[in-house]
Amino acid sequence: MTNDYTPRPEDKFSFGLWTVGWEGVDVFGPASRPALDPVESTYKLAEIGASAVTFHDDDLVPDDETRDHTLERFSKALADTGLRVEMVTTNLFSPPIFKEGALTANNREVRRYAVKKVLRNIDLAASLGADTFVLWGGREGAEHGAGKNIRASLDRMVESLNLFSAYVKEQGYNLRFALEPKPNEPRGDILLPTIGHALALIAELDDPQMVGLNPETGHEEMAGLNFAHGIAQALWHDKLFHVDLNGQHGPRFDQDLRFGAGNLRGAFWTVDTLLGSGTANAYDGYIHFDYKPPRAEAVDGVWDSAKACMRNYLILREKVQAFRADPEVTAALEAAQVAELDQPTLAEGESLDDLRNASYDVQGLADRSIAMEALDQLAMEHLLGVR
Ligand SMILES: [Mn+2]
Repeated sequence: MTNDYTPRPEDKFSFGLWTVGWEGVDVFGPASRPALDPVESTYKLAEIGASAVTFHDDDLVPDDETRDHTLERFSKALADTGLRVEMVTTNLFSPPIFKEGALTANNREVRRYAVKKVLRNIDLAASLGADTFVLWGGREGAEHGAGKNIRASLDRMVESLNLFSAYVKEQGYNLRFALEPKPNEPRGDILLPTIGHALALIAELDDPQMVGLNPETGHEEMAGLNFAHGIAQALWHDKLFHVDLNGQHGPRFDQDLRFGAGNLRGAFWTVDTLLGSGTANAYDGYIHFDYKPPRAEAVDGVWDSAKACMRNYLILREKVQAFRADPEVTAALEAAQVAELDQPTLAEGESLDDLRNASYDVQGLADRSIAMEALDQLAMEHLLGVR
């Protein structure tokens, strides 16, 4: 154990300015904390060990009067700290004009305004050197059955993504899009509710290689899904363009806890998956935290929770690496036949008749040990710190 969990630039930790900047406004009450200046937050995030920041247009440049001045101050903060902007996203959910959707609103004027807002923000993202542009469609959804034509919504989502991709290519920007699935909240039901739904839509685009995913821990777990499995499939499709790590206690409202809180075992397997699950198929992008410091905390708690996101990641990374390096784990993986799954079911040169005509010890196979409890217990003991 190193006991040194100091974030380093090569850890590529990144925070949304809206995360630490959340004032605690929720459905039941107004702000419980003062507004933080996003430029000051950039300095503070650098101080605690982040290497990049991200933002929605409205987090940083909410109005045209202060836009140039803010961008000037923000650029100076980036230069002073060495932080970069790795991702930019557009707020298509807070302004009341988007109350019934943005890119998939029934109202065509709203959709055209939403596209215009995204295009302007793509230009800003490119000018700041971001290479990922996230699209979270929080208001793209419905509470009513007949009120929203889902097929037409998907057509309009595809149309928008095709327009954005074509614009980025035409401008020569080095930018890829990442869709962020979420099952519900704020809408009763949101379009593209899970990683799987979003992956299926991407396959229908004009330029599918320009669009990938930005899955969020809590969003998948709200749907009762296994986040590690979801990002493993995204990696398998070469679609894990970005990731939003946080914590969640099962299917309930979007808790946005700090990373490691909530489903701790899920966090262990999430880190393992990002590191490649013992293979070379690791995620190499930014470790981005999209969480909310609990409303009950004051400003000191904001920074405590931001530091804890990185610290928990580093602790879990160490635990995962120790698990994968443990000779008993190697033996347990062997006993559980984990590597045998890499072998094709039909060997090269074999025909279906080869497996039809083979004989099988059906009872012996039914009775075999799968040895997975023993393997999982080793992981548990690494996580609990007794190995
Ligand atoms: Mn969330």
